[in-house]
Amino acid sequence: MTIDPKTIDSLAEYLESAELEAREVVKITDAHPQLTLDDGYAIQAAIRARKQARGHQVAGLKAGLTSRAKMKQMGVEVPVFGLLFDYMSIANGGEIRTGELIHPKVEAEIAFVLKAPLRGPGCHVGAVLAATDFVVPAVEIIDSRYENFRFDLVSVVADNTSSSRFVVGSVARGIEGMDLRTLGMVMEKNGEVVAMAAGAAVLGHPAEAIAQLANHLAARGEEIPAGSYIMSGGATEAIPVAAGDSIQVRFQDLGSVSMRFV
Ligand code: OOG
Ligand code: MG
Repeated sequence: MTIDPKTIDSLAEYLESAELEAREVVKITDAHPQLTLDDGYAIQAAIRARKQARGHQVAGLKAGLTSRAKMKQMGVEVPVFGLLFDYMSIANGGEIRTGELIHPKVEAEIAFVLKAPLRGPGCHVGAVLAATDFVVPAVEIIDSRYENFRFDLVSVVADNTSSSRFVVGSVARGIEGMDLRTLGMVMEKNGEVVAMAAGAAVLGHPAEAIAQLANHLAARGEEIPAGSYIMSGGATEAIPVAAGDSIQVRFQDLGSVSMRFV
């Protein structure tokens, strides 16, 4: 930690009010170039504390920047971990109000729900699969609070990894007999295919993203609790959306996830 608790709190307030007011801000490392990755996670934890103090609950966990397509698009080559809150959840087929967002983009993701806790260090794909209750298809709507959606590793971690909204599909399947590496995803925007990928785009196997999250938490003395909903990260690059757009992602074996931006 290179900064004092007061600075952590003021940067958490800076970023969280930008989120709540749908207002873009200058990235935090411009004024604080000495910030470390641990500082970034401390700011993210302070944002969680602010939301929980207002009665919000953590609805899930996420990994991001887990595919080459995403890393290349954002210029950050290290996976990041963030939090999903109750108010970010939108029903499948539902409407997303763009007036509440800055410059949203959508991502197709495979999400895991656990039946047993996962604790690192040394967590691996096999341990994740053994602890998985079922997988569900999901779309994440990310919305960096930073100008022009541009950031560095520390800044995006502090900004709760751009978490904004998420939509979960209604087909839940146990992983028995499924190969998540070859599971295909096709994203359509207004009826046109705009992106496609297979599960292996995420770290070779999407369960690897969950394993890395468990190992990340272990370094902080935490585990992923049983029952957790966890998103493994966008398999393709993220696609910008605006009011009037419809998104539908078809997942092989898992049905489809759709939403409209209004
Ligand atoms: C950071 C969040 C990335 C993903 O799935 O890769 C993410 C960003 O790109 O704004 O959620
Ligand atoms: Mg994502």
